Amino acid sequence: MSKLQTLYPNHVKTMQERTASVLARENLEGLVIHSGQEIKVFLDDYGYPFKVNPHFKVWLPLVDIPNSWLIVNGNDKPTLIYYQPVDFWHKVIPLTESYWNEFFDIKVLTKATEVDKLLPYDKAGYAYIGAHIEVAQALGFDNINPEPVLNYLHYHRAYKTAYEQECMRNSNKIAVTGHKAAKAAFLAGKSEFDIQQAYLKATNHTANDTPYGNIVALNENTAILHYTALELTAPDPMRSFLIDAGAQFNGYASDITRTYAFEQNEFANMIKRMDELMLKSVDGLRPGKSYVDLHIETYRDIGNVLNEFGIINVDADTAVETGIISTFFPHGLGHHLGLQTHDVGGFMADERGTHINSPDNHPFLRTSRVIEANQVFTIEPGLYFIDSLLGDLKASEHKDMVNWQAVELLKPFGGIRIEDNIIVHQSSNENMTRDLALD
Ligand SMILES: [Mn+2]
Repeated sequence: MSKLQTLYPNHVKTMQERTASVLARENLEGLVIHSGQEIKVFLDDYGYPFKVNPHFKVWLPLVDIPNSWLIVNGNDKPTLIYYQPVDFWHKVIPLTESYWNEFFDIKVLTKATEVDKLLPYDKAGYAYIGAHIEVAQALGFDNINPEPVLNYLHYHRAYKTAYEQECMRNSNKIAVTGHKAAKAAFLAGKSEFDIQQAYLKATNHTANDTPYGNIVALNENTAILHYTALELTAPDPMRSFLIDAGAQFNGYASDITRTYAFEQNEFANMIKRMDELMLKSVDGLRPGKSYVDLHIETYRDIGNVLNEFGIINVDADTAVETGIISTFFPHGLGHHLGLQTHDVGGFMADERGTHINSPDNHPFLRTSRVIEANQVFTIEPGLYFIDSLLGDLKASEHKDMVNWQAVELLKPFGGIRIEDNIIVHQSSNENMTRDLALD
């Protein structure tokens, strides 16, 4: 029996328990979860790539089946309405025999418009969970994506079951294969476009399969935080390479970033130093601690790096007080990871969804929640030379705290970000990315 097969029954049990408890609390009979349907391009006859509803794929590893439905009530065997049309235009994905089949009462739907025959006749006690409000209304649902239900499910989704953790290890494994191929392509002098192709080929992913648009950037482009253009020709000279790219396994994302220098130089030393800093942050993940505090500790550590490399001429305390570190590290330390790359529930204090604000001077944090066992996070500190932010600092009262000559020398290298994926256990952290020997 495969490891996933062994772990899956308990995953379903957990999903059933969560469902039963939210239904009891909200006085509902069940949830009707829509996998989604094709969204057409404006005035055109083809659609955008299909992205499944995360509330659907949390139950079972089906990520590419539109027009399918789950009916769950937390007690009975869930019903899966599986869409299998007669269609000679498109590939119809057959229902394959797999470890998860026996946990569902499976009904085949051949015409998407006839789903109502298979849904509960009286919709009053049921909530629709999905993206297609008009479809839900046409089917007679009044209760559509009720916020208390979503809050409950999103809060609890931060605790990954053993099955989900195993999916995420697999997802890391695929991405690491891609990262190794990408690094080799960079060292061989390839263009951004060619490096991206090397990554996709190694991971057996198309650009639509990756959980987010890969960031594959050379030289100055590495300072553009969400750079997704791909230059067709390699720059001359090659100086630096930043790749932020993930994979998916059974619908679970990995999200990994590496930065490389083309030659041994000061920028290479800075990457090494940021790597140490990053691993120190990973050690700081502890049940009971706030992710905000870990962000603030790392923020201060980046002040130390800036000082050590002569980029600023004040100590870390002054750099924290004046906020000049934000010029070089303008984003959050990381986020929850799971069915979505930036997984839900990061700002929730409890299952009712009470919001925990992030501090005013750290507005780009993606989680403010207390860290607990079985949660999965990214840790991704960065240090960049971003023209517009440097311009603002140069025009500010703190301009003399910066050694602008050092900045000019490093600017052509762009920036550094290093990102691993970590499972927090009760008394240890599991760095899924490093366990796969990606340095
Ligand atoms: Mn990330």
